[in-house]
Amino acid sequence: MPLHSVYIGLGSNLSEPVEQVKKGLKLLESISETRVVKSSQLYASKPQGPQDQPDFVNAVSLIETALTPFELLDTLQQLELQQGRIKKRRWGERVIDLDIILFGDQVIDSERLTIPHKEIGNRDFVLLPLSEISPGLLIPNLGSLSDIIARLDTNYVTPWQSP
Ligand code: ROI
Repeated sequence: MPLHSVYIGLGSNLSEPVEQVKKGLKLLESISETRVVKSSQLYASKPQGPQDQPDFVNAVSLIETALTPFELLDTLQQLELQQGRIKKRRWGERVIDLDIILFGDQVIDSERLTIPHKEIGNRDFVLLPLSEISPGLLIPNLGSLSDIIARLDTNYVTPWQSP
């Protein structure tokens, strides 16, 4: 079974987001045929999308998995449900998001799954945690992570600090 290096983005802005992201990080450890290699610290970020919602807590993990992209997608969606995610409005508030950001160097463009993640090029809340754990990363179709970050015109992401 080949092992793939996969980056997962975690995000929450409901029901104690810090606890939700920590719980999400724990649940990643429970995925079969998978190990968590490393995770970023937690970050606070301004919402992208509608502004009438709370700030987010975000993090990124690097995992190694023998699962296929769609097996992993199914598993992450089950974990989101297990963690109490209810679909509200598009680009709105959520208890937990577990997104596949990169799956090795694979490019996938299907109805259910787009890899690299469609929005990665302008998501500061993914790019900054990603650069903490893998600064030299190259992103298929987009180029070097540090160049993408240098081109961001705004940055609304800061390391999370307990109040
Ligand atoms: N905005 C931020 N800052 N963090 C997220 O995780 C996030 N997730 C989303 C939308 C609503 C698009 N905005 C976000 O799904």
